[in-house]
Amino acid sequence: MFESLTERLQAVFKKLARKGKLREQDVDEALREVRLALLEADVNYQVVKDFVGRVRERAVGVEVMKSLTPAQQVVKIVHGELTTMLGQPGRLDLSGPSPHIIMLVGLQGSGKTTTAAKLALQLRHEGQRPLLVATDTRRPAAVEQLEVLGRELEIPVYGEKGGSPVAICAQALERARKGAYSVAILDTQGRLHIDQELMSELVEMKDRVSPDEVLLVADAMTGQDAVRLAQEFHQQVGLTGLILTKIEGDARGGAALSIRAVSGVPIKFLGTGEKPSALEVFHPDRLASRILGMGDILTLIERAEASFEEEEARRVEEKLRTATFDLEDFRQQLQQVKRMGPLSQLMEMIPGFASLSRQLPQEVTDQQMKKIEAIINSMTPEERRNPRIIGGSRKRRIARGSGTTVQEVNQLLGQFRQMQKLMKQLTFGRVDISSIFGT
Ligand SMILES: Nc1nc2c(ncn2[C@@H]2O[C@H](COP(=O)(O)OP(=O)(O)O)[C@@H](O)[C@H]2O)c(=O)[nH]1
Ligand SMILES: [Mg+2]
Repeated sequence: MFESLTERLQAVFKKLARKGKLREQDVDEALREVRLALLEADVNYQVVKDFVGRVRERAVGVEVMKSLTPAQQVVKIVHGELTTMLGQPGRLDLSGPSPHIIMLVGLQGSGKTTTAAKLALQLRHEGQRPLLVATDTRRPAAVEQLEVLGRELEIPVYGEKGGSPVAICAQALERARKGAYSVAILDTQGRLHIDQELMSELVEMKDRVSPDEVLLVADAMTGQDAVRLAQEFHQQVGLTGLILTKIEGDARGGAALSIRAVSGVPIKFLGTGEKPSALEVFHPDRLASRILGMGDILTLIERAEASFEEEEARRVEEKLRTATFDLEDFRQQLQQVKRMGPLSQLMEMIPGFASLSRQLPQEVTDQQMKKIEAIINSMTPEERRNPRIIGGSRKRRIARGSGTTVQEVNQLLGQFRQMQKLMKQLTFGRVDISSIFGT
């Protein structure tokens, strides 16, 4: 996610950190590079301009704080302004009477049907009783697709092959009321491009069912096209929120960073993969941390909770929070961690590991995972609890035993030390930015 942007920004801040005391021209130079990085990430021009202006205003002549170096303060300001630019945390407004209605709209292929299922799954976790509604009668395959997903997740689907979508919505709502469903998720039809017929149909549907939420599902990989789409849909249909899909494959981040500022519509969820569990509630501050390569422990914990047994999750969370997560825990978690999603995605969320995950394509990462496992397996339990006791000759033995090199053993130990250090700082609520940028 946003690899190329993160890389560019990290390079800027690293350079800045080397300067120590900052003059105005140092800040300006850094901001010129930040500006370029954002433009290259396909962020809307005006959004970049406003952003850089606000950062500059706050960064120049900033009060010198004892706890942070000037460069760290600039990073902090950038983090704050990124967070502001990204908007508010994504919350669904389901305060109206039950059944609540969520209408998903968007172009064909953007991920509406998949997202409808993901959303239903997430809402069920929160104690809701969701009903999925297929309204795309033009394409029978579309109804089937939702039915298949519903069966897999054991979530009921209402769909008719044929008939007017608006009439089907009305019937589905009747069914939702009778069946005591608490929320109906309407998967609507899409077209390859915006056209008037689609828009009028969506408006008619909206008028008829008065949904609590009208969410545009947009493909993040389409960059500024997604932004224009959001403007268009908001003007014509009226949106309450956005769901950006395929964000995990988006190296640049242009849509995510500009869409809310340009369209005025808040992002509520991010789609991070094809699996039904790959939907994250949108948290601007966490995304800002990830963009700056600072990791995202909270999302990691939430993913752990979603995929682990509850008790196990509490244990891991406690360990992460108290920074006592050691190599033995790490080893025990490897199996379960695999269930949480692709390793490269998880590593992005661990402070200090982000740059490593970017260097490696996914297959390599999974190979790397096997290597890491082999290295840890070759250690004694005591060494796993306290890796500091591993000396030169033991490193050679471990490397031989795991079919790796001493260098690889050293690399793992080094990264683990860095992670523990960062976890400790996070636990004390104070992140030392210089350690993240390796200065
Ligand atoms: N990688 C990735 N693929 C996604 C995501 N959301 C949807 N997709 C894929 O995008 C394709 C189109 O999705 P679909 O739900 O059928 O789109 P619709 O036409 O808008 O209903 C499918 O292959 C999905 O698996 C996502 O967040 N990440
Ligand atoms: Mg569909």
